[in-house]
Amino acid sequence: MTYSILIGQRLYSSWSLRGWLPFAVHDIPVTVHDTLIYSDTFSTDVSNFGGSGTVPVVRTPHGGVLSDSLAICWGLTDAFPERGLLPNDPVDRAKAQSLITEMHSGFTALRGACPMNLATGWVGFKPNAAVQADIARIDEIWSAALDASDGPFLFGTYGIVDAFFAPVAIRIAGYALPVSDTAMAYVHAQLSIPAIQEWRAEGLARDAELSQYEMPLERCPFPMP
Ligand SMILES: N[C@@H](CCC(=O)N[C@@H](CS)C(=O)NCC(=O)O)C(=O)O
Repeated sequence: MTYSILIGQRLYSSWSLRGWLPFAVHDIPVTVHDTLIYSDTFSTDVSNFGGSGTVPVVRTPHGGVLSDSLAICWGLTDAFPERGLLPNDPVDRAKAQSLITEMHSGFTALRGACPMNLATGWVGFKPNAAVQADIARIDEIWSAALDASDGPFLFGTYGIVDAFFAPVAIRIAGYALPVSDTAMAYVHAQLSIPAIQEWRAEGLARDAELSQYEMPLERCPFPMP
């Protein structure tokens, strides 16, 4: 028995991406099951899988269910303590855990104004004050971690904290949000990992466009490195 994960559309479901990335980057075998957010069958698909109304949902090899991205994060960290999913250094580990939970519960202005969309980039997005404040905070925490670790990821090597910020990197690229050079280098590092390239290619191959993600803006190609 291996892990199974239920995900939504790859181009749009940011939480699905957060749940899937640790498996992909850390070579943890997982069987992927697909459902469609905004479809008539979504709720039934999620509850049949054992979830609690949202994706991602993970079923563990022992029959457990992890029904939230944070639960997946802690469940995998417990199951694979040697894989570097969190930093080993206790100070870094506490910082990474705090950043993961800050991402999980915060940045609502940015998340609301700039839905993740790997299908297209947008021209001329003007962030309001609340979105600017979220971007400033993200830049601050990324820059502090990257300065301390020397990058390319927040604590050096790719961990769950980076998986949690991957959809933010995608938003910064897709909406051309203004960030420092340090933060932009991190965005490029995020978008360059093979797992992101694979996720996007699969999404482009299988996902229909969702009208809910339309913006009153001109489109441009999504700026993959
Ligand atoms: N707190 C949840 C949030 C997950 C979430 O909101 N997922 C979205 C897809 S990206 C979803 O399932 N939306 C469908 C719905 O809320 O009905 C987690 O971290 O896993």
